[in-house]
Amino acid sequence: MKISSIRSQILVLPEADPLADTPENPNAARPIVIVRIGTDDGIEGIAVTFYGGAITAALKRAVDDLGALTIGEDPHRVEAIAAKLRAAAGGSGPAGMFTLALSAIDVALWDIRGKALGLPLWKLLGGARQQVATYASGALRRNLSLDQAVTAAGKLKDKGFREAKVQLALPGDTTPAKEVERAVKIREALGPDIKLMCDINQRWRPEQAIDIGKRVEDAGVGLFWLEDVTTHDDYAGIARVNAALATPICGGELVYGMVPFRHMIEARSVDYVMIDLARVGGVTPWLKVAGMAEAFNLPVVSHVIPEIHTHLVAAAPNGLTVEYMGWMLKLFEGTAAFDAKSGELVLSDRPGLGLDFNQSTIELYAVD
Ligand code: SMN
Ligand code: MG
Repeated sequence: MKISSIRSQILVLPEADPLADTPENPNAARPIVIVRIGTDDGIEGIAVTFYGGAITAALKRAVDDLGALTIGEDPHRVEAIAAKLRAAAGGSGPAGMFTLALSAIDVALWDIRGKALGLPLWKLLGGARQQVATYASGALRRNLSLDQAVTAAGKLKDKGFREAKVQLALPGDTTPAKEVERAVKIREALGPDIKLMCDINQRWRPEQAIDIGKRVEDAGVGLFWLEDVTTHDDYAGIARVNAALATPICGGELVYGMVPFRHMIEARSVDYVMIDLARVGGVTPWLKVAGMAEAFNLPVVSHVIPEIHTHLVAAAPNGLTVEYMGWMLKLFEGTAAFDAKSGELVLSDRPGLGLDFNQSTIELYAVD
């Protein structure tokens, strides 16, 4: 089997909140690149990459130019292809756009491999479980009013979510008391049994994270984790926060490639390692980072794109929970079903990613 074609397209998807239907900004949109890699025996692998923002056209071009170099290669040889592309890109990796583009190619190759072998990816990659815990994300954002956020939290609970994420580090004229109040009110709306994650998105200084984190602890909120408490690559600063708080610390969504995860983990900065498929460079390095985390007795969790990540968290023995972020739900058909009884995502037995692009979504949001 040989790779015979690659096609990509830019879509600008609305950044909706399908989970609680309370978007922070109803006009928010996110450009993405979708990719299809074909083989000479008629198998097609699909993938998506993003974080290009205003330079998404350049990201598409990087995907196309790297993709052209895969034509004629054996799609099973993902490491050989990655080495070829890395060499061809002249040292522009391991960070940035090269890695985002490589990720799309790697994901599509794994989709092809699963389809060729007749195995769903979650099973092909290790198959630790067929259903996996998940948390509602993107619904309880910091720019919502407190009332809006509390109402949205109630909707998530009614939908059967057992885990949800809120954002703190509020905009404008915030105080530690306002931060704690929001955490307390969201906890009350969810009740005591739902796991509550909290994302700071790098907005606090380490000493602020320690101060407000302790106050949230003292208020009895019981956070499951506190995420990206300060600048994502200040591993020593994050470790200081981690040592000072009882609350577990999560981080990693902004980390590119594999090696920085080593430094993050060695610094003992996080209790949960969050791995982003696009920034790590695809399925192949995602699994390697998960293995490295396992050796340090750390669980791994995913960042956005649950449609693909569910396979990876389910495959890994130390996979803990999938971030259920709704932006791309209309882009894909075949996403793992949310089971409101267990609050878990249940994977299918369809081969590869088990996903198809929804053609009408593509037609609606394509910009080229
Ligand atoms: C997040 C960051 C960037 C894009 C989307 C979502 C957020 C998360 O930090 O953890 O979901
Ligand atoms: Mg985050």
